Amino acid sequence: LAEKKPKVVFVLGGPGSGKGTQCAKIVQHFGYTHLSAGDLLREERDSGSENGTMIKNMMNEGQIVPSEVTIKLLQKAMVESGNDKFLIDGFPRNEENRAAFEAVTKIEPEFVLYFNCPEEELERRILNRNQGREDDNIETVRKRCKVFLESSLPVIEYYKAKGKVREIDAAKPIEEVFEAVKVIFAPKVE
Ligand code: UP5
Ligand code: MG
Repeated sequence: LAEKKPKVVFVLGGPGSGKGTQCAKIVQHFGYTHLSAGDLLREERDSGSENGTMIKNMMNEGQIVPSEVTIKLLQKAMVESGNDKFLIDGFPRNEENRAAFEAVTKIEPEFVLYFNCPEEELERRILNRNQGREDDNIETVRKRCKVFLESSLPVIEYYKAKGKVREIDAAKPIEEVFEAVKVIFAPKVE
């Protein structure tokens, strides 16, 4: 995988900040493959694998699944896609995820797309989503937000220090957020 030098963009932001929504639009316009770490973990949880119960319990508490599990799923999906451009949505969520992904894959992200959105809006969106996700209840949403602030924001700070963060105001309507996203992905005219 590393020899193919795939292009990776990490897409980060709190629960409900619009990562999945915007990734779907980026795929349509810019030819990336969208890999949601959360979707891959939910699929693994439901597949009857030996890690299923552990994944279920951790997700229901808003905790971060050990990186070896998530990285294996991401690597497999990258190889199977046949593509060389990826949006990795919702990963890395903590310093351990970040360091392990880099060590195992030798891949450095091109940049990090960060959807910044206030917590009240995140809660409102998650509680309105209504798609049967077990972790979409007020108690777990609060835990997910806390884990985001404590564990995931430091990862964003790490990449900020490297000049790699592209921050977007994600509290705006979906189409306005995408206008800002497009500017970042559009080929630069010299
Ligand atoms: N919506 C979207 N954009 C909007 C806008 N601009 N204005 C108004 N509404 C908007 O959007 C959420 C809802 O808001 C939707 O109804 C949408 O229509 C609306 P969505 O695009 O789904 O937001 P997203 O950021 O993808 O929210 P999601 O809930 O998926 O984020 P999380 O980060 O919480 O969830 P994820 O699936 O990534 O992770 C779930 C759990 O898996 C984690 O808590 C953790 O336990 C585990 N996990 C790991 O352990 N490791 C990983 O690497 C990844 C996940
Ligand atoms: Mg999502």
